[in-house]
Amino acid sequence: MSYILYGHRRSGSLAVELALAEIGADYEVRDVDLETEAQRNDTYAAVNPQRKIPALVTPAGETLTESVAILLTLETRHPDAGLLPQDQAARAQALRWLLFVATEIYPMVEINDYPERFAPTPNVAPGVREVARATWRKRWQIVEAEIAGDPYLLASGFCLTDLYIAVVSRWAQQDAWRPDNLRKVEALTAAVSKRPAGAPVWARHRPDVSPDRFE
Ligand SMILES: N[C@@H](CCC(=O)N[C@@H](CS)C(=O)NCC(=O)O)C(=O)O
Repeated sequence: MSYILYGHRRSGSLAVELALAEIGADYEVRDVDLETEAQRNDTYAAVNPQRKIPALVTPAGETLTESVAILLTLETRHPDAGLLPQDQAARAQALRWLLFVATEIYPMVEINDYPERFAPTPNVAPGVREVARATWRKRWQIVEAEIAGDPYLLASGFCLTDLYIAVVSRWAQQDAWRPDNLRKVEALTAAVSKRPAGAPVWARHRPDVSPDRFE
């Protein structure tokens, strides 16, 4: 039995798929096409009642949702993959910034992508989106200032928070803003995109963000 990952290219499922690749686990991807709103259908709601991706079904048949819960479960179950540092102080910082991106930044993407869900009237939706984008930029600058390693978040080296930062930082139509403002995030993403285990996965999801673009 292998893992079953419900996801879509460029989405949060990329972080999970990169972690599965780092682990060397067998997995099958089931596409949930966000462009056709396949996440909203009742078949998928039986997998994740929140109607969002990613979702992961483990070889034992358990259904996991919430990207951070999935990543931390994979780390616990595959301790030899080195997804988090052994050192407790470094581990605490990895968790700190993983949760910051998951709770303070990732939610902005729903407001950016679907502003009408948050706008009391349709005419204010564009303004709601702009506020989400401004908040997004401000919060990413906090992450940028905290990147202590080179190229990764932690001075001790790679951890799963790097996968998360690389994937989430590509969103919200900030391609023009990022390079000058998030130099460390860009270098981290370049390094993640070239990791031997994950490079083919990255290339499949993000041919638009090829490693060459960072050279
Ligand atoms: N808290 C969730 C957020 C998941 C999420 O927002 N996923 C996006 C794709 S990256 C999604 O499914 N959006 C579709 C929608 O909101 O309808 C997690 O961390 O897994």
